[in-house]
Amino acid sequence: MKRVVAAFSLLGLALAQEAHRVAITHPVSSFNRETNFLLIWVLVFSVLIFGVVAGALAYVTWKFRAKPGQQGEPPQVHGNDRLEVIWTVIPLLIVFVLFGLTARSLIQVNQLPAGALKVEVTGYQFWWDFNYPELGFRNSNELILPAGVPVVLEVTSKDVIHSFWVPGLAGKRDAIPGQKTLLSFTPEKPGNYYGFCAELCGASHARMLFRVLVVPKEAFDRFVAEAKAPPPVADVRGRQVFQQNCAACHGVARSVPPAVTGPELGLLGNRTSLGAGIVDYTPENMKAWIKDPAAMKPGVKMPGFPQLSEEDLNALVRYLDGLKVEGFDFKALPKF
Ligand code: HEC
Ligand SMILES: [Cu+2]
Repeated sequence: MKRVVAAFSLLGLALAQEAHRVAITHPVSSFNRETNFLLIWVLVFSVLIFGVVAGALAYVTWKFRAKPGQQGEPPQVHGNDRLEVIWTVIPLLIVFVLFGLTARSLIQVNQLPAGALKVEVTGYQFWWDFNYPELGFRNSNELILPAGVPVVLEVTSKDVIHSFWVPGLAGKRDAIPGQKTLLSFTPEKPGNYYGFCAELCGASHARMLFRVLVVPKEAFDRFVAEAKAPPPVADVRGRQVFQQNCAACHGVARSVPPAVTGPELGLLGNRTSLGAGIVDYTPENMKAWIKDPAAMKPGVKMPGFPQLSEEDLNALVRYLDGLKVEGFDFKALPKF
């Protein structure tokens, strides 16, 4: 009993910490209000049809049950024109209504607003890259967006098919190698939104998460402008360790063209999560990741660095944590 209570309180703790409210039924963008609206109408008709069919079946079963003293089969009835017309016309009308509602929603959510912010979204096994070609800005695994500004995402992949999904903001879009799939929406509320890869893509598909950080427009503009400055060097030894071991795969320039090997780390100090959204951003998690990423993410395309001395590892983490724009605390954003 004690164990059960302990397990439940642990579960409660886990839920309290990871308080993302991941559901399309709590819409916070026009895109999701539209899908939610459609979902509710489809549900209404489904419940109605189930009620009528199951109700009729129950009624008939009860009404025409064998009566006491009944001999042989009851009278056999064949066909009823009025009934058949009714049960053909009503479903037809429902199909037309649902068709109309769906077409309306599809048109609504597939509009590409003029003057939208463009972001190139690229899926890799098992992480995401976000490049803003018009702003000369780049970040990985956490997509930073200004609230109230429409965005157009150009979703693609560099290896297998992935799928970009932020339930709180918009529907899924497949990330297909060699092809651009567009997704447009306007984030309204500042917050930290949970994102997934929604297409089975390999051993760590379930660990291919990400975040969308929606911030007020002026904060976004300031962040992007200040990110143009060369990254600060918080630890000289750490930078040396980085250049010797990590720079072949990771950029820290924040504006280079999308990397082919590993995530951009130039704004790591501003992150809320690590390893493509699988753990919270903390120095301990960073050290664990660098030592043995495969223990946290099977099939990961980054080698482990168990050979680094504790001293070098600490210097490296100090250097990486210093790669940030000062004065922004994204961890304080409400979670959706
Ligand atoms: C062979 C290329 C390669 C090398 C060398 C490499 N990495 Fe990585 N690294 C990757 C890849 C690929 C990922 C993405 C893994 C994933 O999430 O699936 C990654 C992810 C990371 C992450 C998580 C990033 C995020 O956005 O959450 C950190 C931190 C990191 N690497 C640090 C380092 C450090 C520090 C070194 C050097 C000691 C290093 N890496 C060396 C390829 C590399
Ligand atoms: Cu994937």
